[in-house]
Amino acid sequence: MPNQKKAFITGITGQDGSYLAEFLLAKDYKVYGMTRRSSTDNLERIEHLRDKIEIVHGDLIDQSSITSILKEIQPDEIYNLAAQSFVKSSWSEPLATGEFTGLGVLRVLEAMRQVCPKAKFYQASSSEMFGSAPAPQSEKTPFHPRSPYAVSKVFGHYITVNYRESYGLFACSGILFNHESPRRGMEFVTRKIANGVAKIKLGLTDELSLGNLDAKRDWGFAGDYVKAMWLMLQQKNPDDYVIGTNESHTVREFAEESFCAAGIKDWQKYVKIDSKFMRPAEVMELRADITKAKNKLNWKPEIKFKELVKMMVEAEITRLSSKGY
Ligand code: NAP
Ligand code: G4F
Repeated sequence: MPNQKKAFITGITGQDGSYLAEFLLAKDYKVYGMTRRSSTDNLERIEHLRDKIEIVHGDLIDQSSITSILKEIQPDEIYNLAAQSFVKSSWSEPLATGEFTGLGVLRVLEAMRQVCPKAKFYQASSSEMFGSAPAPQSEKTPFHPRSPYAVSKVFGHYITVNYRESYGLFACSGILFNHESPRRGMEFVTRKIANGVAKIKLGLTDELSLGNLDAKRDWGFAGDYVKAMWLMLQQKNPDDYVIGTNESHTVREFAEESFCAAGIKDWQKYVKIDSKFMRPAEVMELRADITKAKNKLNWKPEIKFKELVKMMVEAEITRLSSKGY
């Protein structure tokens, strides 16, 4: 197709990568997704898109792979979503997290600067960077990262800002608060709860072990958030934006609402606290101030907390039931 826009996505096999690829395909983009070598097939989230997207092989740790891919594709837009994204693992694998989640951003930016400086760049920054800063958090809130993951994301954020200011690159940092979906990785608390509740509902287990129930998060729907990523790259000038719902709930509330969505009332008897799910340093409350995104991007979340919980629990019950459980 002449004049078809080309988008390059790192992390296409992840939750956000799959929703973003769907969103861009619907806008007639030619979509290229980078995957790293793995001994097993991990394309489950993008299986339904396999004949519509082009998979290219590379790794965030390997500068030459990223540079050659960008040189060859010459994308209009680059979405850097790849990262070691599980906060808890960043204490057990701090160096790998720093390499992928921190330095990986610089590798993509450096490749872009050298071989396609006219492209537009999106960096997947995180509300984790705010850490212990009081809620609500906006673009002006100072960072206080509380994990090796968050520290790596702060590097990724500032190197994005720095490449914009040093080289005039169109580089944006989207500071996204937690966003979830039935495609969320099983280790994250929302999917873990939805899955556990579905198993309890189907009589497959009678226990759900969790860590800190008092932590509060601003949970939105991943499908809404990929639109915000795209909108950032359609603006006249590159900038940074906070994206969330401006509502926060405790993990306890997420669990209670999930049991309620499955029609289980006496939920407390199933939930056990296990210290192995606690973190060396916790982020107690994240809640987004999305004034800037609303005013400048004309973006707002469509799906709210209760709808999100219901969607995730029902999807787990359907998935497990279809497997014959
Ligand atoms: P995810 O499901 O964990 O996906 C992470 C992706 O990164 C996967 O495709 C993974 O590939 C890829 N990846 C990891 N290391 C890599 C490497 N060395 N080289 C190439 N690819 C690599 O994460 P997500 O929830 O979609 O989040 C997307 C991005 O947004 C991440 O950067 C995350 O930190 C950030 N973020 C997420 C949230 C949220 O609430 N979801 C909020 C703020 C920011 P494999 O399949 O090979 O593992
Ligand atoms: O679901 P979580 O593991 O997500 P977390 O740490 O907030 O990080 C996610 O959101 C960030 C944006 O703010 C992203 F940047 C990051 O990549 C990731 O997508 O944990 C949420 C909360 C934490 O306070 C945790 O301590 O839930 C608490 N929690 C309580 N029990 C648990 C558990 N978390 C997990 N994963 N497992 C538990 O059993």
